[in-house]
Amino acid sequence: MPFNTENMTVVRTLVVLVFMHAYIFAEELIQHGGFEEEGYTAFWECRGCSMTRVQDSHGGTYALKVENRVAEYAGPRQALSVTKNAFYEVESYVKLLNDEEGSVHTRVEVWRNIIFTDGTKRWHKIGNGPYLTTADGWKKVGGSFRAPDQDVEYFAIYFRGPDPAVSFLVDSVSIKLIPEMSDTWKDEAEEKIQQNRMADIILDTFIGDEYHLNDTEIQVQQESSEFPFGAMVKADLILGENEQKYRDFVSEMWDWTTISNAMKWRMMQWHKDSLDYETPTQTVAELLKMGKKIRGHNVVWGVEKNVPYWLKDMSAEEVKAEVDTRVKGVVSAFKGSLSHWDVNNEIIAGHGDWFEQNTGDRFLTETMFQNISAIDPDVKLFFNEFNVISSGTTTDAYVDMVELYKSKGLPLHGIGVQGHLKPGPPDILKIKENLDKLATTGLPVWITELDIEAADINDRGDYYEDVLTYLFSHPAVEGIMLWVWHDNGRPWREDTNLAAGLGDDFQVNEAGNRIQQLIKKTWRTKEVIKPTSQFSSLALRGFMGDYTIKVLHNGVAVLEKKVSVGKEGATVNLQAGSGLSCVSRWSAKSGIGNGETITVPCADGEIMTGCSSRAIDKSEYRDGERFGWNSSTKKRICKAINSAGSTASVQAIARCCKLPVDLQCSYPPAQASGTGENEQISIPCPTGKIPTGCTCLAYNMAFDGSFPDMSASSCVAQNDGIRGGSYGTGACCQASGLECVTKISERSGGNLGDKIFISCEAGYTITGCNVYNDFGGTAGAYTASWGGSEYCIALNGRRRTMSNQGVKAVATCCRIANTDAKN
Ligand SMILES: *[C@@H]1O[C@H](CO)[C@@H](O)[C@H](O)[C@H]1NC(C)=O
Ligand SMILES: *[C@@H]1O[C@H](CO)[C@@H](O)[C@H](O)[C@H]1NC(C)=O
Ligand SMILES: *[C@@H]1O[C@H](CO)[C@@H](O)[C@H](O)[C@H]1NC(C)=O
Ligand SMILES: [Ca+2]
Repeated sequence: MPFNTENMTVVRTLVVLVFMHAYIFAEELIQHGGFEEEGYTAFWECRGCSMTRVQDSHGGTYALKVENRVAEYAGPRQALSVTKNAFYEVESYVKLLNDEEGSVHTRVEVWRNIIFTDGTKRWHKIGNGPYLTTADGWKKVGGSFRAPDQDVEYFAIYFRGPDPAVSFLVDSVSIKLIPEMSDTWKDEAEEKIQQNRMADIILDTFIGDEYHLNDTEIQVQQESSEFPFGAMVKADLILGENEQKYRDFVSEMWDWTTISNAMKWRMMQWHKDSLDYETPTQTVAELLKMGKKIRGHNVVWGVEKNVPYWLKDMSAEEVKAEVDTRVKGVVSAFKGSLSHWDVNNEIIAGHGDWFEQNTGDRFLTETMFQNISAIDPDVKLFFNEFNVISSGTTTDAYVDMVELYKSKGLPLHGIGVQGHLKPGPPDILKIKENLDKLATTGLPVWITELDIEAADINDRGDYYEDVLTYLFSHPAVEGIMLWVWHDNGRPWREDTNLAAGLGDDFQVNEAGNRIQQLIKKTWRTKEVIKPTSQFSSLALRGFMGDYTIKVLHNGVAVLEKKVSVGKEGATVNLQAGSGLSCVSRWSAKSGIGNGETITVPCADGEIMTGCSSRAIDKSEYRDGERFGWNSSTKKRICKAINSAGSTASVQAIARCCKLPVDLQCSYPPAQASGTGENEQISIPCPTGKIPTGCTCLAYNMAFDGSFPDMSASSCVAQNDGIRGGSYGTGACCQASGLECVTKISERSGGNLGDKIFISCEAGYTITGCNVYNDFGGTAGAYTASWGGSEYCIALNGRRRTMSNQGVKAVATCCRIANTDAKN
């Protein structure tokens, strides 16, 4: 712009204003945007119309009344000076004074008029008007624009209307400069990606004794992304006999798909009597088979050139009936198969109100939303608009429409933003400003048709990377789908492609490789962590999605878990091995003689899960054992009791276990059986607890022993002979994932001191070990390990004259079951 003294004054005034007042004054470009003072006529001009002030305002007292319009372009305008290439936000409010005749609604739009220094003139829309009627009162008309990157002679914004017979009011007009993105916007976006797309994963890890820590590592591998990335696919390629390479790429690269054309009404029903579901049905089936989610595109498309031609001669009633048939037909046919439906494509951006206009029903699309939702309540319904992040002209009208649907409680679930970006370096600020506006509605924003043109393949990679990075960082964006990413064998708009070629010629290009790297590697989590102690809590931050987490021992998976990581993160219990770490604690030797006892506690940090005893002379002269309590030390004890006639000591053997998770045990009071032969007493565990070890005692050696009954969650003690009853006690434990089974050995031999062994299955640990013999005469039991295995060993305490009357070893074998455990 040529420099003159008048401009200098303006600049100086602005500088003073910046210092004197708030920023806002410096940013406001419009003079008298509120029409509150008479002086407005010096700045506003009504070309092809007349303007007056009236006291029916959006803000303050006055608004501008625009009438006697001679043409559609006729409206009030204001010239202003804009900074080259700067970005501006426009806001205004409009109220209709009369409706456009023969139309179900009216639009008033805000435009800009530019005359370049070489005399060239341009007219561009800044903001699409929302659909208005006089009943709506004041409505916002807004938009944003970037000023030309060259000198201009004249720059004005103006309001243009519908039919000249429509008069309207304008008020609260404002234009503000929006500061550019900082140079570090990409770093900031990456930080936001960390905040918005990643979550904390805590691995509570226990590596069992059976694995050496040095040989153990944890592999954290993200299998799928919670954030949907997808793309448009072509029905003929999804179904094409020779297109396996295309399908393989789609399969690997995109989790979401939308079919370019085959579901559109015009395509499915080219002639009124040629309704054809075959192609879309087959394509949808194939995509579902590939595990893809599908956006249905679209129920109707109200942009005139995309309306089935045969509808155009029909009466309003006939069109209504056809719409009803289409909605019910296509929505029912694909019910359960589609995740989204674009309902009425480009209704705002493309002025796609053909169906409203041709049925005379202003609320037709609203009814369509209701009808679709009634047929398929699970499918999410969307608008799908262009010129949102690519130019911003649709955005304000879009927000208006979304708010209207929200206020009416209509089943609108998401905002579809196409994103066919203009050629050249992407305007991230434009994307940001428009997304921020949409975000105010609180509805999920989906980028549905992103494509970016750049002839140079490196530029194309850069542009896609920048835009995807920004979109992925924006908290309102809940899905990103690409549109023209493949040339379909017919290179049109080939400058957006990430892949090209048909059949065996299908090939991903350099830009495509970069995008694949970004989505599948950079934005996926894969880590290997080495635990450095048996118990550890390992924290990492990972992208949200489904994970496989493996504990590898010498490269072999010994534990595998599938975990979904959402916004709230995940805590994963990784217990490799049985999860239980148990030892036997032996008491000293008791005295000899009736009623001599000896006890043993567990060490600190251990919990008693089992208790047994033995006579050290391997005789049956002992009275058994029980769980007890040392009231002076306040510790759980295992107590062995010697019997009358004993000539040797007894020893108590406690089974003491540790767990990475909370192991809790209780010990129900002793219960006495009846005095008869083989009479049993059951000692039930409290609800939720299972027996890990059982004991038996009788005060005159007359007992058969004890064993856990897992199905009843109780311990069973059994009496022998008629010299009084037997007493049973039990350890009843709970821990998350605790599972126990009872293992009982064969009988021992019949000689005094004969032993019999039993061990647990791999992955289980002995928590309790006892002796049982329905013929009595037991010398005790204990747990011992050798050769890397642990055994429950029972001792025969009486010489048997009859065969097959030896004792049995009873082991309680427990583990902490990891869901999805591999071993
Ligand atoms: C494990 O590795 C550390 C460090 O290399 C070493 O000091 C330690 O002795 C190793 N332990 C075993 C059991 O191999
Ligand atoms: C909605 O359903 C009603 C009842 O079946 C029908 O009369 C109407 O035409 C439908 N409207 C649209 C737009 O689908
Ligand atoms: C209780 O513990 C104390 C201290 O170890 C010990 O002297 C005592 O014998 C124990 N009593 C029982 C009943 O185990
Ligand atoms: Ca006003």
